[in-house]
This record gives sequence, C-alpha cells and structure tokens, in this order.
Amino acid sequence: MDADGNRTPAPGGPPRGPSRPEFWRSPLRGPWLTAVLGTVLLFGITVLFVTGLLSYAAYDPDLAPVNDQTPGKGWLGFYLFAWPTSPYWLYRVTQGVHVTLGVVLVPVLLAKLWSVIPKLFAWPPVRSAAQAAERLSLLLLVGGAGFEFVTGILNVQLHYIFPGSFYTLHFYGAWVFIGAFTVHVALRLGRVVRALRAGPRQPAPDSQEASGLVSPRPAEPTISRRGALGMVGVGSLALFVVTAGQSVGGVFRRTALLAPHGQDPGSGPNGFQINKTAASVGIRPGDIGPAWRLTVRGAGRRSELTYDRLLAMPQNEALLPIACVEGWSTPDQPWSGVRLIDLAALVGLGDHPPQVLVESVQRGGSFSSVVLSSQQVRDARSLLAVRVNGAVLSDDHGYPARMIIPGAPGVHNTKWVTRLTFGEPA
Ligand SMILES: Nc1nc2c(c(=O)[nH]1)N[C@H]1C(S)=C(S)[C@@H](COP(=O)(O)O)O[C@H]1N2
Ligand SMILES: [Mo]
Repeated sequence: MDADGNRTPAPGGPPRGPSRPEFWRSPLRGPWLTAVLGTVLLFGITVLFVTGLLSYAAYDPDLAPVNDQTPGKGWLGFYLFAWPTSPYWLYRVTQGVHVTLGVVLVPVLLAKLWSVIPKLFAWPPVRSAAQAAERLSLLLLVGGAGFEFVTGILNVQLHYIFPGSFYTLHFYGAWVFIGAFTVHVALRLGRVVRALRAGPRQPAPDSQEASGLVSPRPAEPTISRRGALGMVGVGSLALFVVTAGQSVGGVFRRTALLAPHGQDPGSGPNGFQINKTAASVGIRPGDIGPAWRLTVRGAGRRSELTYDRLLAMPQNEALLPIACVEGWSTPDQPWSGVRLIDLAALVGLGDHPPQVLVESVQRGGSFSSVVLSSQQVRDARSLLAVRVNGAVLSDDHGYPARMIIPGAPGVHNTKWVTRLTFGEPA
C-alpha cells in the first residue's frame, strides 16, 4: 500500500488512475443498484422501441415516397402495416408515450451509466477476443443510447434542426442501438436476476457477484442505495411533471415547462399549438386569397372549386386531436369541413374511394404533400376542414382548408391544401 492506501500495483497491473479499482470510491456502486436501474431501462427502452416503430408505421411510408422520411430502409420495414384510423387517438397515445417516456428515462439512463463507469476503464482493456467483442457491443450500446436520446430530445426541443434527416438518423440509430441492447440483455440477464434476488447488501469487492462494480476502498456513505434510487425517481418524476402536459394539451400544456415555447398561439378558437406558421414556410397572401382554388382529380376527371363552392358542399363535423411527432398534442376539437369521401365523389369515386395525394400551396418542405391511404379517405371523420372550434381556420392553422385525419400523426394533417389527386399515381 502507498501513503493514500492504494494497493501497490502488481507489475503489469493497471496504471495509476481510473483503471485501478480503488480509484472509484462511491459506496453506492454495486450489482444491486446497477440491476435495478437496468431493469427499469429494460422495460422503458422496450416501450420506446415499440412506440418508435409504431411512429414510423404511422407515416405509412410504403404508400408513397413523399410519406417516407427514411429512404432505403429495406427489410427494416418488415413489420409495417396500414395505419388505422381507429381509435382516433391512437397516435396521440403512442407518440405521447414515446416522447414523455424518453424524457423521463434520462435520469435513469445517466444513473445507470454512472453506476457502471469503472468498467469503462477496466484493465487490461482487452483480455480475449470474446471480451473485445463484448466491449465493442458496449460501445454501440452506450453510443447508440446517447445518440437516440440526444437526437430525440433535440428534435422535440428545437423543431427539426436536422432538416429532413432527423427521421433517418433516429430510425437507423434505433436499429443499431436495439441490436446492441438485445446482445447486452442476453449477456447480463442472469447476472441481473441474481443481483435482484440477493438484494441491496454489497458483496465482497473481488467476488464474482460484485462484477467489478463494488469499490474496494469505499468512502463514507452520504446517502443509502435506496435513497440514491429515490433521487433518480424524483428526477424522473419532476421531468414527467414538466413534460407530460404537452401530450395532454389544452390547459395542461401550461405545466409543460420543458416543452418548446418559441411561439405563442394566442387565444380563442384558433389558439392552439402551431407546427409551422404560414409565414415561416413562405405562404404568401395571394396563395390563400380569393384566387385560391381546390383542384380535385381522379379517374381521368377533374373538378375545380372556389372557397365558396367548397363551403356550399355538405359540411360535417369530427371531434379530433392533432398529435405531432414532437410529442405535443391538442385535446379533441370540433373540426368541420367536407368529407374526403364527398370530395372523391366529385370525380365519380365516391363508392370505394382510393388513396389520395394531398398537396399544399406551400412550395417545398417535406410536409407540403402526403399520400393518405384508402382507409383514411373512407373514414367519414376524415375531413378537408375549413373550421375549428366554430371559427374559420386561421392562416397559421391552414386557411382556407386543411386535412384532419383520425388516428394519424400531425404531419398527415396537411395545411393550405390546394390539390387532391385520387388513385394510384399515373
Ligand atoms: N403544408 C404544411 N402542412 C402541415 C405542416 C407543414 O409544415 N406544412 N406541418 C404538419 C405538422 S408536422 C403538424 S403536427 C400539423 C400541426 O398543425 P397545426 O400547426 O395547425 O397545429 O400540421 C401539419 N401540416
Ligand atoms: Mo408534427
């Protein structure tokens, strides 16, 4: 031992610093703490993965290239299915859970990484080929987790700082991460179960059960292991309290202190969250003024409607939310306008209307057009809406007319619609 109580390293042993077990002094680190945090993440990340896959399916990427923000997915899209319109709150729930849970798990993830950090410096760095492969998988695991959490949170907070490519990054990142995660769970599950069974009592530092996590030279504890877990829980709860309100919407949005607050949607019938304002995507007054027309095409026919003719068609009401990929949503609101079925009937496709390409007056931008499936078109709640909460749409909410589709992600509710083309592309 030297003057600090460090054991004198054996020749060829770890160099001074973090590679020596005695460098790490927290009395909290140990297999039980790591196992508890790991178990929470096992369930949490599984839910994040499933809701993330659902979010991709919700975009109906196979319907048309304009729907897919992640080109070249190949067989990674094996699970895709036509996104249903019922229940009408489906995406609001899956994406609210995805974003809220992602935020809430941040303290757990950080605590988990903290609990195993001595292993990062384990000496010798490479002991065998198998161990080298395992360490490489840990690199993908930790890197993948960091990447997914960082890209997800930046997207939620900053409204797409990665133009168009967030989806691609987050989607491929998720597959890399989940691969490494699956390997990690398979390798560690036995250890986790044993540690949970053994309980919070610390095993001897160099015992096998300690897994190299227990400090051989622990400092005086300032908090118990249960207390530390409690702190993590309080951190997660606090994040939940200041995040979840955005997914509930309405008055609860005010509690979402962490949600982006860049824009004030104002009050009144149109006073709800705005994804992109008319000005921010270059909508000019002339685009949505008296010269605006709605063109409906399909089955070789074509019909052009003025705003007044659109208003003269049968108006229907649907009580629907808007639910954005960013995790925010509005409560159910009364929208009114013309059913897509009735618009398909204008070109003689009223009986079994096919899919429709929806185009906005907006020039460019990945949300200016979308293809909606035939089941979305056929749902009587799917509207080309002209009113919300009893008032004419504001410019920012898509005046003169916008889509509103049950169960779908917000991005499918195209604003400033000017053209509908029913049927497969020619
Ligand atoms: N033309 C156009 N429509 C659009 C968008 C857009 O950027 N351009 N954003 C979409 C997204 S991502 C969402 S969440 C909803 C939000 O509608 P709101 O801004 O009226 O709340 O509009 C959708 N419709
Ligand atoms: Mo959105």
